[in-house]
Amino acid sequence: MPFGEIVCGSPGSGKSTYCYGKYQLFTALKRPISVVNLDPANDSIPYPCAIDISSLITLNDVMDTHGLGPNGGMLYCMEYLEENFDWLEQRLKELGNDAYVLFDLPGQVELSTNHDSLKRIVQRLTKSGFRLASVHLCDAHYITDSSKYVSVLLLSLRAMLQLELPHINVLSKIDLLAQYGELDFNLDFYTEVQDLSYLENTLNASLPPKYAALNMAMISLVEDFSLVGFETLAVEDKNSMIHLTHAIDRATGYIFVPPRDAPAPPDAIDQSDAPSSQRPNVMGLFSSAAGPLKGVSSDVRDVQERWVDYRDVYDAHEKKLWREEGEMVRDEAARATKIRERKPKS
Ligand SMILES: Nc1nc2c(ncn2[C@@H]2O[C@H](COP(=O)(O)OP(=O)(O)OP(=O)(O)O)[C@@H](O)[C@H]2O)c(=O)[nH]1
Ligand SMILES: [Mg+2]
Repeated sequence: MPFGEIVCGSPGSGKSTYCYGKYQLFTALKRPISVVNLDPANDSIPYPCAIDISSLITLNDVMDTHGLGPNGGMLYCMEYLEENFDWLEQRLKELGNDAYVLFDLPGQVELSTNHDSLKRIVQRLTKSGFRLASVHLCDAHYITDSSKYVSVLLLSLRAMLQLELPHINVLSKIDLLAQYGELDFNLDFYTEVQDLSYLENTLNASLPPKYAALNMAMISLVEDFSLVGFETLAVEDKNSMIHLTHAIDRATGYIFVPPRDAPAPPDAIDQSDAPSSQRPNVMGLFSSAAGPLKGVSSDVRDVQERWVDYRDVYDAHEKKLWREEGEMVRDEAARATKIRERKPKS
């Protein structure tokens, strides 16, 4: 059974960069990964593309042929993809049963919040056997302003309700957060979305009373659903990517799939001939699925320390480690050359 992520979010939130980062990480980890570009306006794709919507339809062609603007053209492209779903399905089948597929979407938010084509495409993917999660990226700088944070909450909630998938909201570009000055609250206040009434003071200070009241009404709506929360992401930080990967693996159920070469426990029925995605992960089921997320970056207070409070100190420390590692590799190579040169030629 193939797994995948619907990578959505507003323009410039980092979707394509995330897909490329994940492609690099998974390739290094020797985990299967394929990236599908579903953005018909994406003309500089950073990652190796397994399937590209541009070979079916491009935004420029649609705009020229139908006299549409970029937004209308994008909706047309999604409807066209829905009508030609067989084209996508056939190519996805070629990726195999053990595929892990990232779907890189365009930045038009209405595609994941109120236009129905994407929703129906997702439903058909699920029906064809895909285990999907939506990964909704939001630029972290929005949390520096309370009223923008409220819009991000609403947008995230809307995407969750529309796509009807296991859903992970992500504050992307968290490494840039320190640049925007001090936050009104600690980072966990924004990621855990526990008690939004604390926003009242900052909203009252920055907005005319009637808009502040409107924002408070929207906040209580978000709180009523009690669904929204956020993970964080700095795409170039390995710990951050690995933590997010764990969270997504739990949402899709990937953690229940054993690694390709995992040995079966002694008393298990021999299923070694079955593809790994069809074998239950008897080894890791309870230890990895049920417990809290562990490891560096899994506590949002560590993320705040790394990227907001002491970013410079950590950057300097990491640079020192990289330098030492580089020197070690160089010394090792020099030693190996010396040994080779000293060996008598036979
Ligand atoms: N510092 C930093 N920059 C990032 C990160 N992720 C993305 N960016 C930058 O954000 C910009 C936009 O990234 P894209 O990946 O093109 O964003 P997108 O969501 O695919 O954009 P659209 O497809 O136009 O909607 C690029 O300049 C990236 O380098 C991150 O984690 N940290
Ligand atoms: Mg993109």
